[in-house]
Amino acid sequence: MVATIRSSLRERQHLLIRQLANCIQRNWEKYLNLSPYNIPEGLGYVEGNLEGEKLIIENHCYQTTQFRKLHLELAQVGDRLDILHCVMFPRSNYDLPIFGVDLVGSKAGIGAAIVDLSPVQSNHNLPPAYERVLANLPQIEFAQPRELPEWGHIFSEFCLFVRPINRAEEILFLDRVEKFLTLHCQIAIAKSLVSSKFKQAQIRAGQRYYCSQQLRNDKTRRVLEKSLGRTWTDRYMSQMLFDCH
Ligand code: BLA
Repeated sequence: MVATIRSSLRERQHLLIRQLANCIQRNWEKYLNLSPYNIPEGLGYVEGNLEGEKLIIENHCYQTTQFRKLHLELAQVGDRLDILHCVMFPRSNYDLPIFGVDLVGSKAGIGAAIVDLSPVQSNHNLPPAYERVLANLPQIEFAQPRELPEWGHIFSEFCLFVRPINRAEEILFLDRVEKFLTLHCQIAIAKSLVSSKFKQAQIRAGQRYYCSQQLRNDKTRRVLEKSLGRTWTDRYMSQMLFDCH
């Protein structure tokens, strides 16, 4: 029964969201050795409708040798908003950036599409293996690039933030996300462990800073607060979306 509900949300979402969710899951299964992840009590599947509009959230989480948490979230607000959120948090003994994607769509189309491999090193650099590949990807032009908010300084120079204007641009975005994702998985599985405790503490601090800035996203907070209320939203954002260890 649960499985039916779960797959039906994805089926009802915007085509790009469905395609991206499938793409992410396919790549995780292909490259990584997925283990179950313990989702905090009551936060796996959430429904709320405080102000009349129904919010449905379904979470898919895993952990692997390299990642303490792989999180794919699909959400729907009434028949108004479709959302995909995905973050891959590396373990602190892996010197890897944070892969993140957010898609926000409405009847009018996808209004916000953002993907990044965000550095956690204090000098804000990506490891050289990433730089080499990302710097050589062909430049793609989108008709409506979007400006990052002030807290967006956490993102790398390769961050893509656009409003895709047609199906062709949606596919361009999807392809770019898959490039980021396959690169990330390939580097992650070949990466050696960080043994220095000092370096591990720096990685943890970098992840904490990334989360602290993401928690400043008032647009996410507002959508959740309307359906879940302030207390639930605080808990959901700090324990499920951007929990810091
Ligand atoms: C923007 N995120 C948004 C917007 C909404 C949400 C409604 C505004 C869309 C727009 O301006 O067109 C809502 N996003 C959500 C909700 C969830 C969600 C409710 O994930 C979860 C339940 N956000 C992330 C991640 C990134 C991210 C991982 O969760 C980036 C890797 C970025 N979202 C992000 C940015 C904006 C945004 C940069 C624009 C914020 C702004 O313009 O102020």
